Amino acid sequence: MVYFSQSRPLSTHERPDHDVIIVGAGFMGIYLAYRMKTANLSATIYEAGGGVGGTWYWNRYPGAACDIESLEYSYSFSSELEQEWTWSRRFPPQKEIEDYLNHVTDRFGLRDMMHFNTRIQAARYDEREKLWRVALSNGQDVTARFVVFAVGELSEPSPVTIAGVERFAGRVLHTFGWPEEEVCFRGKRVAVIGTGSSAIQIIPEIASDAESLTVFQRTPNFSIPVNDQPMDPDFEREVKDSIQSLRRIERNSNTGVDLKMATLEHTSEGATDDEIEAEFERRYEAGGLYLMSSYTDIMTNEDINEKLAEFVRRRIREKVKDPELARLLTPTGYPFGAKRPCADRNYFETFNRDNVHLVDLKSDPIEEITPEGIRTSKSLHEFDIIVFATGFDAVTGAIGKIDIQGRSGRQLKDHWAQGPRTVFGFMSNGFPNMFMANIAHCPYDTYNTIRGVEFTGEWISDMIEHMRREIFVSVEPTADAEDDFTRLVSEIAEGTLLVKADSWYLGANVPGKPRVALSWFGGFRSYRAKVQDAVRDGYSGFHFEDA
Ligand code: NA7
Repeated sequence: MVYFSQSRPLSTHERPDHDVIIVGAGFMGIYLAYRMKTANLSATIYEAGGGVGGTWYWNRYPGAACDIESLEYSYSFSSELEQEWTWSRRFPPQKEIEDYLNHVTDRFGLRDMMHFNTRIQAARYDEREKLWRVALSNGQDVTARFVVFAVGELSEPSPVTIAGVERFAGRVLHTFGWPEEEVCFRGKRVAVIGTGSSAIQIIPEIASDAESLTVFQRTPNFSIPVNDQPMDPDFEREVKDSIQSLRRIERNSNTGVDLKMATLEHTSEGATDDEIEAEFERRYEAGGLYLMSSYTDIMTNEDINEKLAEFVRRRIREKVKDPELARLLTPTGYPFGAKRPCADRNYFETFNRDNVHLVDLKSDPIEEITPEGIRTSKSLHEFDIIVFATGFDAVTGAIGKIDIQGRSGRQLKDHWAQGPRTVFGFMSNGFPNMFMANIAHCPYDTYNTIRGVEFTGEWISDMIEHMRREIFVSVEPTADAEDDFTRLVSEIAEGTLLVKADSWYLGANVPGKPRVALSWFGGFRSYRAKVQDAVRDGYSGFHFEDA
């Protein structure tokens, strides 16, 4: 049913093909589809990939897995789904998340709404008809009252800046867009460029197979062992029996995780060194990223941050046998957490293997890629396969590739030329009826994304319901509200240690990109409070137009 075009007051407007076009079929797009279907709105999803999954479709490299626990990295909107789905491991591998999302899609009858292998090339707001005209990669044009971009914040690889890649005679792969068929590393000389989360996951996998593996490291990263295990069915049962209380805690915490270890609610002030050490030890042993939910001042207080950084450095030194290699692999010079920390399965131990080598790019930078391999300032390294694990043009990259034109010919890429400008990350001034779902300015880099997906999905669908009730034809945030929120996002980031590293959080990993906070770093609770206050105030900061 195309509700918005059928309601009488809108009858003078052109009837759109759909109420809502959703772009992207990852966790976010799937949940939006579910909400729209439940609300009896006509929605259609376009997805560039060949199936559902988003991040979990494109990043299918060996070792790809989530570092939030399976029982928390899953939807909470259906208790039947929560009860019936079982996870094989404590931390979900990529394949299992992809299977889960396919299951959700079919269980809730959402597949008919989806079109795969279809990109959105352009989207233009028609001010007269109050609808979006969307051009698809298959040559079709479609219209909708609303468009929701759920294209992800890590779905456009960062541009390759190393000269000569096209001349390499062997195989070039990127961890993003990894081939569906198995890649054989046996007997091969392999290079991995990068040491972020993706590299840290793939390196141990390649090392156990390849003849040799050479890792090209520009900046060493903090990483904590994930301590993954097969799921204990008794534990899973126990958690499911009281899942509602777990979900309540997740929704009310700043991290959105609580399964193994509660998020502390206080700063480190007054804690003795022994107490701090014991707290870190407990969280490190729990595995994964629970260290991030220790004291609330970890990302604002240099002293406690340095204690944590040193705690993790000590563990790295204990694991790597060669002291010089340990020194090179140990992160220094930036705060713990200022680049997203990683969770690994034997990453540092992998460098104790005879077939694994490290090239420290700080002292021996890459000059070019040649037909044979990679030439650094000191030597030529020959390879059969080069794997780029060089990260993403994060947050603004994927949406920035779409030609989006709002009111009065305003282009999103111009409007965001100095960084994203939004209210709550949901909407931008000049782009009526266009929603952005978990792209810029949201708190989900430091919060369980799936709880974030649900929060965002509810806000967008509630907003559309509100407009349907009140018979509004368009909504957009005011310029003042956008200025205020955008400024606040920057001010909050400035008050944290996050600004002390060149990370993708700030766009600093992509040459020429403006260095600004791309996300909300004030924690989920303060973000939620702001969003909810505005709703209670009758959507203050948003301007509605009557039909
Ligand atoms: P990341 O975390 O951005 O890591 C990319 C890595 O690649 C990082 O070590 C970079 O070093 C390195 N890099 C990037 N460009 C180059 C060049 N030109 N030469 C050498 N090394 C380079 O991306 P991931 O895919 O690992 O993870 C992204 C997110 O996915 C992660 O944060 C989780 O949220 C999940 P740098 O640190 O910039 O010096």
